[in-house]
Amino acid sequence: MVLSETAESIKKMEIRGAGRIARAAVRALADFARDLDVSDPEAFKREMRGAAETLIATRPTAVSLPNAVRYVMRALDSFESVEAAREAVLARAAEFVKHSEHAIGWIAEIGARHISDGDVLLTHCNSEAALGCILEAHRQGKEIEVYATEVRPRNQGLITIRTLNDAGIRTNYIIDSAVRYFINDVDLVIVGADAIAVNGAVVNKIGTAQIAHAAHEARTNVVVAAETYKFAPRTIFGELIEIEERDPAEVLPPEEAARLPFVRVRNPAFDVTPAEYIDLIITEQGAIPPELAYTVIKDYLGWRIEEFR
Ligand code: RUB
Repeated sequence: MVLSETAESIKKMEIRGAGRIARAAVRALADFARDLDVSDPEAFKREMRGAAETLIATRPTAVSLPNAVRYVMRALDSFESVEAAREAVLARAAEFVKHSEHAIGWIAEIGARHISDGDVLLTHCNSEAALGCILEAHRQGKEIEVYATEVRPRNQGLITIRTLNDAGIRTNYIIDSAVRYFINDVDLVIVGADAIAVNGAVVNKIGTAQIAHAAHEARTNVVVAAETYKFAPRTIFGELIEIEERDPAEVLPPEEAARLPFVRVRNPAFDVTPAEYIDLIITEQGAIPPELAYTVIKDYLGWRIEEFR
């Protein structure tokens, strides 16, 4: 796939989920570098920058995307020749993808420790990190049951229930607004993240904040499974995480909307759950309370995925 096709697939959500988006972007960047036919180092750098910007612009919220792309682009900070730069880009891209894939396994292992035999879990959207924990607990022989939400308007819940069903996990598929109704039957809410701010607030699929609020009221624990590259370094400087608002046509068919001139359809794709509603964040480096988000940004992103100009 050429870079513009990957960018388009991310925009259209054919490639979706913060971790998958990051890996796809990094692979596209590596392919772009491999095929880039220029001999002038400055031209190489310029072309690479353009490619990086195209990828980063595809979806604004998942911070895994700029974190991953910028991690690879660090290869161009100093280099002696186009060939050396190309090699460095490929090495960094491969390193990121390998780390990202391993991280899911480590998170699953740590997350499964927080799931007990007999637990009823609730998950929202389709997060490979959150599902990894659930699948690992099941693999360890723990008897679990899951509530999975529908996830309007793009119905990512369908992907989740297929995965859970294929694993043989007893699953209840519910509409998003049924969470409050069932929350007292749930022992643990487990979701993924698109971004985590320095104050421990978690940005995830729209509806997560409402679920966490209902869970908080019901004294049900909320766990977030997220790789360290989902933490947003720039929030240290007070930068806010942009919430993507998608095409209204995802919510209401344009013909229907056209008949309702006084109605404006709003379609935010993500929301922010405050740290106080989150009990634990599970990263590949270990489980932390949300209040320690700063430590992750400082200790891990500091050297792995620095923020660049
Ligand atoms: C996906 C979503 C997921 C996170 C984490 O939103 O909100 O919960 O991205 O996923 P969308 P993962 O479908 O709009 O991309 O753990 O797979 O990175």
